[in-house]
Amino acid sequence: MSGFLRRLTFRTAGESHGPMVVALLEGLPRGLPIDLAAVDATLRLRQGGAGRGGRQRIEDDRVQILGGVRRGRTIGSPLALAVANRDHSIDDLPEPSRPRPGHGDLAGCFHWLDTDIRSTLERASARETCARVAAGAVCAQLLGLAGTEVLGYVRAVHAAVLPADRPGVSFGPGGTPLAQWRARRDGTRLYTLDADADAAMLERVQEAARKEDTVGGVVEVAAAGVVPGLGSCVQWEEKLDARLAAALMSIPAVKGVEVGVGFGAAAAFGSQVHDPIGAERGGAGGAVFQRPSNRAGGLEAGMTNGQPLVLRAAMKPISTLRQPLASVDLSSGAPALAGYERSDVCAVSACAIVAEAMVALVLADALLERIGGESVGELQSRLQVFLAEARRLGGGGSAPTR
Ligand code: EPS
Repeated sequence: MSGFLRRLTFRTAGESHGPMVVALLEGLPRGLPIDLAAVDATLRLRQGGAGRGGRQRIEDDRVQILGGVRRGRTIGSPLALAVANRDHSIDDLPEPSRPRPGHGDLAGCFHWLDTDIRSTLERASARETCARVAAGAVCAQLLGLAGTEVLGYVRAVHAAVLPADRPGVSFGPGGTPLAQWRARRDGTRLYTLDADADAAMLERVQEAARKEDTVGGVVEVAAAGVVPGLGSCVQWEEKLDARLAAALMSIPAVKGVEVGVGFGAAAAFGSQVHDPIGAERGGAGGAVFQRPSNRAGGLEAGMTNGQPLVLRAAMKPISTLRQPLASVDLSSGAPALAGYERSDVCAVSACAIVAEAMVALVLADALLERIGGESVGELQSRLQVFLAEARRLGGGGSAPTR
């Protein structure tokens, strides 16, 4: 168990300008084929979007496997993944003395009771998210065995927002399969799902760059084909919504998380918020439940309910500013402008890919927790038994495949 994970453990190591960033993922079943090209493709997406800084022109992130795999499959031992840093300059970089408001610079001084900002920022940097994306891409491959797909995309940059038609909201018979939404995401510059919204968001990024400012936004993650009944209502730390929220909140610069209609539920009446339960075919034992709406975002009482998951995270603008805010020089105690070093104008697109990875990690953990199995074969046969029982209860309507 690590953090809110119950069957997997996931740890990362490495500094932004150290030799490499490393992920250690333990608890995967034996026999999972690892598609390294798919992991690398996801790492490439993390480097993309509009508004990224100069660092992404230096790096060419690719995963190396250091342990846990034989002949292309997991063997049940810890999976160790590494992404090398081309910019390995940690020992030569200057010692900042003017903390950036919003970054970890000042809070780290209190944590370590020193003024070694460089050591703090090297680990606080979002470069660490390479490790999350690599591990999450492996978890997505595990989820594929259960027919579960996860997609992260940009919902908003500043005040430019995607239109209402989105995965997990517009679904059901005749809805758009997640694979098609993925193709739309991958065909846009900022990883939105709509060309007009993408253009509007790009303008916001360009405006921020012109003003030598930075800009944040909202990322959304949808998951389709989710096995019903994952998570638990029994203990606070078992609740899957809490586990997903913690995973999203842990992403650098995320300041808010929502599930389904989220904060919108607080301003509506109950009859407008809850999703009615219908049955496609009536009769004892013959019902297949249908939910005409998905305002709960696929989670009720901390458990998956067979609907697509819909989660959102709000990302603040990057805190390293070309036109810095007021700060204090720690070497003299005198007022000074905050320090500046190479950074991004906007990293919301990268955040969408990282959010997708974190949701895949938590869902893979929840799948293993509920279904179990030390090998892929054991997991699959247990899953068949579980899904047959869930179908007998009326689960398995059309929504989970959308
Ligand atoms: C990042 C690498 C970093 C930053 C950014 C994300 O590279 P460098 O510091 O060498 O320019 O571009 O880090 C931050 C946003 C941050 O606040 O530290 C990456 O690979 O994602």
